[in-house]
Formats: sequence, structure tokens, C-alpha cells
Amino acid sequence: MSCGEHEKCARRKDRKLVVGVLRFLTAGESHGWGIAAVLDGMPAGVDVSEEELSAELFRRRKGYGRGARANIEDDRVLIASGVIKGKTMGAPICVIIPNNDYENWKGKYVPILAPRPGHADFAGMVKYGFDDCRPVAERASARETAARVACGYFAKKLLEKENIKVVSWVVRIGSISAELPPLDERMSKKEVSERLFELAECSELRCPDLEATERMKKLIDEARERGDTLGGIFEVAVIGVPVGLGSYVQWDRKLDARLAAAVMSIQGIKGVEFGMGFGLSEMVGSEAHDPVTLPKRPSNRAGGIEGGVSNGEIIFIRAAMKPIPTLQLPLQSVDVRTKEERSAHVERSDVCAVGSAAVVAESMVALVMADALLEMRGGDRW
Ligand code: EPS
Repeated sequence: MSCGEHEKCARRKDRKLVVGVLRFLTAGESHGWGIAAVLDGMPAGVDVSEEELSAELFRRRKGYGRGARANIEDDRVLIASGVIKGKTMGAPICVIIPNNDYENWKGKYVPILAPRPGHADFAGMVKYGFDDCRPVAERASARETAARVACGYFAKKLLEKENIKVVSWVVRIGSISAELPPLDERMSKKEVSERLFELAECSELRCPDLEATERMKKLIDEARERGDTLGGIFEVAVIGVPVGLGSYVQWDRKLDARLAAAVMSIQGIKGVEFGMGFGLSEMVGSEAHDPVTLPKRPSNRAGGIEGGVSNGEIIFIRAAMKPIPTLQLPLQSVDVRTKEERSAHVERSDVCAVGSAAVVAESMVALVMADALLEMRGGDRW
């Protein structure tokens, strides 16, 4: 049986077992000198530019509901290594993003004595043996995601060479849902995904329903006035995926497991599903599964992955973000020194960052997809 493009991809000659070709680590604290990352395993020969990288970082930083910090930072990024004459060298790529806010925090130490419910504050303080939560808050901060987006940019550029594109949009903020084309169309039609992405790029909340965006903005204003915060749901679609990325043969090679871990690792994410996800559990098998037709399946309820392997359809992920834990009207907590009841620590923060989280998720998804592509194809240069 032949299925054209799919077969070409499945028949590469170097099918040796390689897991984790593309790796990255981040460093840096929210109000420290800056944020950095080292991305190892990028092949040579991928065109990159600081301007495009800055534009990616801008997509993450902007958005309605972000706090005053977003106006302090400009995410000027330095590519310190791994790129020569506008191309990757195959060497580790080091990116550095200074924190402008460092000037305002330098030499100051503001202890956090009442852990914020929902935050890493309490568990982190106990785990590492601190006597207040400041060191936890500094590193647990979502400021770190700037470095992830920087790494994700390189992964996206590699995927772009194979015509694979990662896009995202917001579908819900708090109680307000966007009115969008039906889920089965969003999951299976490339033109629909591309259009939703285009519209999302025009919305201050990255929501393709521009009318709902206005209502969501109002909800954010109301939450801000009450000293409250909001979460939401976003979707990520990977378009142009070949058959065969990931594997069913071992648990840690399953593409959906790797993508789920990558998205779940983003600050504030509490749920991740693929395709119809939880909805599939309510259906009978004959309704749930996507009949096999070539070259394209008539539906994509599986969300582009079956048995941990990409099946050539759009990879479709939904993720839920909880409301931000730093409340201006705080919940109950305790003073970690006196053990007395008091309100949780309050400091400047965002009211809603779902749009930014969606951009971070694109980056994390791109990194996993690029890793899986490199595993399957091998290759020091691209
Ligand atoms: C964050 C709190 C806020 C956010 C920050 C993440 O910062 P600050 O406490 O300085 O106002 O703005 O996110 C960023 C700085 C960023 O670039 O995303 C937190 O506690 O997680």
C-alpha cells in the first residue's frame, strides 16, 4: 500500500533509537539580572534572525490583562552563541534576556511571609528549607517562559523548513467562551486553523472571536477592580505534521505523552487534552474513532496522534490555565514565621495571562515536535 508523502517519511534509512536530541535548560529569576537558556541539539544550517526572535518574544509579552511589568520589560534578546552569519551552527545556542526591572530590585529583598494559595510558595519554601517564600517566587515565576519562547523560536524555524507550523488561539477566558467554528472543523481543517490563528494575532487576548474579546476584556477589568484574577482555555494546532513522529514502543517515546508534559510544565496549566480528549470517553467506539481513508482521514477526533505516533492529521491540543495565584484581594494564609493566620502576600502581578501562555505552549510544542523530527530523521545539518 502506498500513501505518497506519508510513505516517504516513514522510509528514512537512519531509524536508529535516539531519544531527546533537542534539549534545553533555562536559568534566571523574575527580578534578578536576567533570564537565559541553552538549547542543545539544533542542527546546522537553519536561518534565524534576532528581529524575528524579538517578534516572537513580543507576542508572549503583550496582551490585555498583563500587569505593569509588561511595560517595564522589552525582552531585548542576545544570541550569545550557536549562530553564525544568520544560520545555526549545530553548536549549543545560548540566549540571554536581561530583566529591565532588575534596576528597581537590585540590593532589595522583600520577604514573602504568607504563601499565596495556588502558588509554589509554600511547598517550595518547605522543600528547599527557606524561611520565607521569596526565593521560590523568583524562580517559579512565569518570567522564565521568555527563555522558553526564545528556544521555541529556533525549533519553529527548523519545523518551518519542513512546512510544519505551530499555531494557537484562546477559546475561553473565565466564564466567557469564544464563538468559533465547530471543534471537529478546528481539529481537521488546515484553512480553519490558519484563519483562527490570523484572527487571534489581531486580538489583544489572542482570541479569534473579536466580539468575545471585548467581553473578555470587560471581565478582566471587573476582576482587576475586585482584586481578582482569571484563567482560561487555549488551543494549539500543529499543521503539516508527517506520519510517524513519536513511537508506541516505549512510554517515554509517545508523542502525546511528551507534548502533554511539555504543555503541563507551563506555569498555571492544570489540564491538557488531545483532539476530543475527555469528550471521547462519553462516546461509543464507532463514534469516537476516525475512519481510515487516504491520503486524509474524514475526521480528526484523535487530535493527530494514535498510539503515541503522529498520524499525519493536525495535532490538536487544548489546555486549561488556572487563574493567577497572586490576588490583590488575597485569600487566607498563615505567617510562616509566627504561624498566625493572615492574608496571603500581595504584590504586583498580572490579572490574566492566558494569551501569553498560549504563545509559550506553541514554543513548548514546537520544541517537542522538532525533537521528534530530529529523532526520526537524524542529521547534523538541515
Ligand atoms: C509573575 C508576576 C509578574 C508577571 C511575570 C510573572 O511580574 P511582577 O511580579 O514583576 O509584576 O508580569 O511575568 C513576566 C515578567 C513575564 O515576562 O512574563 C509571576 O509571579 O509569575
